[in-house]
Amino acid sequence: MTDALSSRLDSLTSWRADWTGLRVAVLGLGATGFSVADTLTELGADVLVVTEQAPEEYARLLPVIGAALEETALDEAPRALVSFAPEVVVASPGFSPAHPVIRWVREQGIALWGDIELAWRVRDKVVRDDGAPAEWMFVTGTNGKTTTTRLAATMLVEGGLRAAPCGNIGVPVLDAVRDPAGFDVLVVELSSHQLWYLGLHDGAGSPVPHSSVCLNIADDHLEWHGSADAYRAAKGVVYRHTAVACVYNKADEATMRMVEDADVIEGARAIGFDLGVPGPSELGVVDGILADRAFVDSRRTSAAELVTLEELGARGLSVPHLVQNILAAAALARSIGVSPSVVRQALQTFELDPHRIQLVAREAGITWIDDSKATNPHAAIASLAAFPGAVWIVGGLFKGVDIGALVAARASAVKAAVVIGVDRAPVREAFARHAPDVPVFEVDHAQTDDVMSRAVELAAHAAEDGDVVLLAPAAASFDQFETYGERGDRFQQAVRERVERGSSHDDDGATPETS
Ligand code: UMA
Repeated sequence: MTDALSSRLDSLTSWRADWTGLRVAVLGLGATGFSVADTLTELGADVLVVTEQAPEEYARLLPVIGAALEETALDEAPRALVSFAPEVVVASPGFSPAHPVIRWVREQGIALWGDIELAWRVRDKVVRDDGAPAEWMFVTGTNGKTTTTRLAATMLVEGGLRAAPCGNIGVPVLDAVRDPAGFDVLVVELSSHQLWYLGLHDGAGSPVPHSSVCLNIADDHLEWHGSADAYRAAKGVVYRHTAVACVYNKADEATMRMVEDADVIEGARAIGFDLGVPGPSELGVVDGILADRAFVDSRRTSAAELVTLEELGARGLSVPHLVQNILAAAALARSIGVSPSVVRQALQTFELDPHRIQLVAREAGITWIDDSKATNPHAAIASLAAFPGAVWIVGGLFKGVDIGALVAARASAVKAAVVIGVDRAPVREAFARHAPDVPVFEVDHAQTDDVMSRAVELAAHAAEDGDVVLLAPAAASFDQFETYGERGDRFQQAVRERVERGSSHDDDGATPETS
């Protein structure tokens, strides 16, 4: 990269900077790619979108906004991209570091940004009354990101701030930044993919979050990152340049080490949370009360009461990992001045998203729970811990993560397992090794076109009065379903059909064979 280009890129840290004629290639045309192309064309940049597949709606809009489209196989850098000679490439988060086009971009020494970096650079498009752009708060972690992001945003809004959840939650940050309504705070959910892109460089475009949290960390997305170390290193970027509060999970030492290693803004505080009694600068639980000893005047001697476990229980929010999410969200909200009574008030109205420990039905003594959002073993562990002795529906796409450790840790606490997914052998083998006495049923997808109905039948057969049947697959859904949402919907539908038929749990005729 020439010195002239390098200093031009350094100067591009405002919506009002001169972006005209900057040659930018955008990789991918999903929600992210479109938001990037739309932003850059509005700024006057010269934009080429390169993607393997272009959804019809976006492809139709690109010429309208003034961007070019190259839809092609991406086994190597396509000719159109090479001859475009981009000065910057902005990649969608689906593109992994090993992708041939990403490798090519890095070999060429071309500036490589993610959408978060671009959004940070143009965050002053809409400013607050005092002329400042919205504050950003970052939320990452292997599990609980979306719930915590929504919780924090709910608390901020309850406190009278104009706040919005965005990022990996499904709303590109560039859409939030360009929303003419304007915000006081953006609560940005970040995936490890987005953090990997942020970690590529540190300088003009690097965000300075007001506060940040990594909720927990366990192996996930190993195929994308290439190794567990690379995944963990990416997650650590969440704390970089944090200005006020680096919130970490005391029960997950790796998150504390990330804070220790992070290059934060002078004066930023480390704030721990867990389910134990909080020390100074921590949030925790004392005698059934969620308490804040971090954002109170005399934290050595006093604590602020946020909410009781009993109150949370009445709203279905007292499961341990949800309480952790609530403490983390409360830390973020308290870090910007939201009062304890407002935190409590927000929790009276907060509703969990579907497919997160969602109660589907209670019928014939069996409780059916949909935790389809448990897309990795770490999430499934939390779920299984909340329902000991459950009949467990498990399986799907394991994304390079070893399921054996989960089964070894939890198998003896399940009553039976119903295995779904295209590749069921790893689960079957793990049970055979670690818990040979637990009955394991399999849904052979080749023999049924309705995986979930069959899984529900088998689970009902295994369950007895008083039992819970828990869908917590510990795996991604893409081998058999479009999304985890569809997987959960199909489960719920199958349960409802069973309930409507008024079936008792043992009316299925022949006893299914265990493996
Ligand atoms: N593409 C390729 N080749 C690739 C990868 C992608 O050509 O190797 C193209 C596709 O053909 C498509 C586009 O890129 O045109 C899709 O881009 P994308 O996969 O980055 O997805 P987006 O639609 O831009 O959505 C992304 C996030 N998706 C991923 O990170 C995979 C969404 O998170 C996020 O909500 C959205 O940006 C807005 O920020 C989803 C997700 O599954 C929910 N995230 C993962 C997770 O939470 O586990 C990380």
